[in-house]
Amino acid sequence: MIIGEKLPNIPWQDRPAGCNDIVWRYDANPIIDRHAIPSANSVFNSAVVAKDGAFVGVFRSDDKAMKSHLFLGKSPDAIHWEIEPDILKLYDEKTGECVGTADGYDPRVCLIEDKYYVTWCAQFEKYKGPTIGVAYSYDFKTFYRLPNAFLPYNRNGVMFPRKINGNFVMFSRPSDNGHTPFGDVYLSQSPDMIHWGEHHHVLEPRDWAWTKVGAGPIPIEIDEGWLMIFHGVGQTCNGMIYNMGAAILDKEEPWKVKYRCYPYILHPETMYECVGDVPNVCFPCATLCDAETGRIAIYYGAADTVVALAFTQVDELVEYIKKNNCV
Ligand code: BMA
Repeated sequence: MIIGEKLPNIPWQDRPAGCNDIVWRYDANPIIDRHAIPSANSVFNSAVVAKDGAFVGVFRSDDKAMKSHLFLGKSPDAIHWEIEPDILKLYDEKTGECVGTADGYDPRVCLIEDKYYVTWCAQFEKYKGPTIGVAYSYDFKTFYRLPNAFLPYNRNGVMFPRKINGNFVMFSRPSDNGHTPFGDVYLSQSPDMIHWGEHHHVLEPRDWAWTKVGAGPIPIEIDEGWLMIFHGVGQTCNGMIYNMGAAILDKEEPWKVKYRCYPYILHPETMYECVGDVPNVCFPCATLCDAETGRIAIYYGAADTVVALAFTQVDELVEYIKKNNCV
């Protein structure tokens, strides 16, 4: 059971007849084309949330000089997206001055109390390598820059949707300055979104994800803990393969993994997942959830080129994780 809001207009398709998979794809994937805005080489690894009866999001687009930036977008149905052509600007919360554009990649968006937080991999020369950028907005129009959460090198900063024991909680994945042939998920806590500490190890690479693991969408609160969808990576003679995995974490001590699903839940196998700028990548960055029906829509980047959509049902997924538990 999902603990959260109803979302009657969640995008949805029933599992196709004859399909036994725990996660199934939207039949008109990809939902966002690589040239969705004029400057784009690609649009992928992006995050969406429900807002005021419609949907908004922060989108990663790499330009034709292969630089990554973040863009705002909106949609009436969470399938057809209108993405702004200009890079998202960030402001200083005290002076109101613009402090630059949101440069970097792999955004996540999380509503906590009255603020939408964006976390992303901010990779600039001035930071001396990738680390976790943080910004917030009250209205999804003006975004205020907060200090980077961690030291470099770090990627995949993903917030929990509420404070736990009085603290903000964020997953992250310490990494290197390149394509990182290792990586575990850790969790850190903060009283104020600025000072981060009380770190814990959460998830290690193993089985099909033997190279590295990283947090995906904002974890989903369910009656028995936190449902975590993550990306897990294996390496072959042809490069890395990014699959999706799932686990359930303890509600009060979310660094404790109660169940971890032994098989992957989605694997790159369609043309749009296997052919693109980086073949064989399914990289989940967001979900929409309906607490009433238990429907979950998963947004993922496919082949580092386009945005795709997949579906699952919370009770079935939880049962599947438990049945295939490998903790
Ligand atoms: C990771 C990140 C992701 C990307 C993935 C596969 O290191 O850069 O943005 O989807 O590699 O290329």
